[in-house]
Amino acid sequence: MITVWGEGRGFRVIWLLEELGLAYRVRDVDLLADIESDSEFLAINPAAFIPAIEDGGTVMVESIAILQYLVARHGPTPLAPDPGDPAFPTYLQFLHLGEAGLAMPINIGVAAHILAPEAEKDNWSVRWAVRIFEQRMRLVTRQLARAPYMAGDRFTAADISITYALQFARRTGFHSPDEVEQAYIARTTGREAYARALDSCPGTKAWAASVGG
Ligand SMILES: N[C@@H](CCC(=O)N[C@@H](CS)C(=O)NCC(=O)O)C(=O)O
Repeated sequence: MITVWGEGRGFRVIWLLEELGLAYRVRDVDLLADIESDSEFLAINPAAFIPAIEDGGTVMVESIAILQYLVARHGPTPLAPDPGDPAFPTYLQFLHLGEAGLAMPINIGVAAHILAPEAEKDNWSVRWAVRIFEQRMRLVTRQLARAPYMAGDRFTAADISITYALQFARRTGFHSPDEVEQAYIARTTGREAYARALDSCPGTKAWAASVGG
């Protein structure tokens, strides 16, 4: 039984676990509470961010690395093209772009909006981070003009990565998806595994409902 520590980007992991049909449990981690007193979690991830997983004796952090681990360890699966597949480079690129190029810059804006003193909320770094996000999105826009999914004609783990980033940016008010992006999100989130993942993540489900999806 795989344990997923924390929702947030843990949603990516849970969605993939649902797609793969693997058994898991979610251990809630409350980032807004006193995380330094959650000694059980700190023993898993002393750096105190989510998500983390435990799979047998394996403990891992970094949501994209966890996705790569799960498809490699518990695959093969059509959710991850083989290295010999022509779709593999594009798959890998968008798998990582979803975090490194899109979700991570949004963290800067979210942290400032939630935590920074009033006078520092709208600052150069936040504007820079949002600009980075929008520039990187040009790659997603170009891909969606070519194909329905990030790796081509079929849904893969790269779509889990990118969809999460788009929803994160939209729900936090940093990005308004255009019609093409909205249609893409509808395609990826129309999957049964997505609905099951949302049912496993009450915090994410409530957040999504509060901001209209
Ligand atoms: N690159 C990391 C980012 C992890 C991350 O930023 N997690 C957020 C919640 S989704 C978090 O724990 N924020 C609190 C912190 O970083 O202290 C990943 O993809 O797992």
